[in-house]
Amino acid sequence: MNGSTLKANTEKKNGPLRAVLFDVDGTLADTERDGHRPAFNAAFSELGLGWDWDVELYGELLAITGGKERIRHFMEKHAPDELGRQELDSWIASLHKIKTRHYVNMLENGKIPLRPGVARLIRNLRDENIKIAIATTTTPENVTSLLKSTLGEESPGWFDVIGAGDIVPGKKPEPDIYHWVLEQLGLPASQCIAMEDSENGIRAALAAGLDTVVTVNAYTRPQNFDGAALVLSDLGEPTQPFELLKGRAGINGINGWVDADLLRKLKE
Ligand code: XBP
Ligand code: MG
Repeated sequence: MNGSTLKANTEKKNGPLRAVLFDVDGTLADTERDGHRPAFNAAFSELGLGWDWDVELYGELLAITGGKERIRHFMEKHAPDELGRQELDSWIASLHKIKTRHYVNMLENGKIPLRPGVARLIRNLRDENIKIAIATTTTPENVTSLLKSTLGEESPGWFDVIGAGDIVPGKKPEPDIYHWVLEQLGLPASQCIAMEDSENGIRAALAAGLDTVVTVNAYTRPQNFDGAALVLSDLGEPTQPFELLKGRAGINGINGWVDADLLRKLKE
């Protein structure tokens, strides 16, 4: 172990804040109900499957992270006869590829905006020399397309690490993607904060030792966020403050929008 690794490992439990790790779906943008869901349905219809994931069913299916895993879970529960298909894994993978094409197409047409405060926070963190990274279950091209369509062509390059999709064996709530991103960043969890929107997401982040801020959405609002540093309606803007749903005791002076100063307070 070299001197700097030793120093990192023996530094006090908290801070300083060196990096913020963002989840994508539900956190950067409200992608599930009107993005991923219709893209799955378009793929089903393209293959003439007669499957339709309505808003309520999709809410249940979100318990399973990962599009390919979600399709398989749906088949097991609702279309077991289809499980006998030859080469099931590659059939699901090709169906999922069609879904990704539809989803990316929606992003490229500018159909999915970032959530309130996201673009502002990303700019603020860059200005403050705090690293930014992505830790998500979704397919890598979904991430780069979302970033390019909302923040500009060059924006994927702003992120020090983008961890996405099948690069790790276990998807959230397993902590694998967070461990992978932390390792790529070369930082201990104690110097980072995760931004999440779902119970599966916070379970993954907490299991990797990360302080976690949750911004809920319509699907995830009723979920269990025990252990969160903060649970908020959204990241907020100076002109449109967030609603504080749950805060860790002892955090004072919270403004109505998340910025580097507020995140540093979580490390004090
Ligand atoms: C996101 C997901 C993803 C998307 C679909 O979870 O579960 O599966 O719904 O993306 P999280 P793909 O926000 O916790 O990372 O179809 O590309 O897998
Ligand atoms: Mg999410």
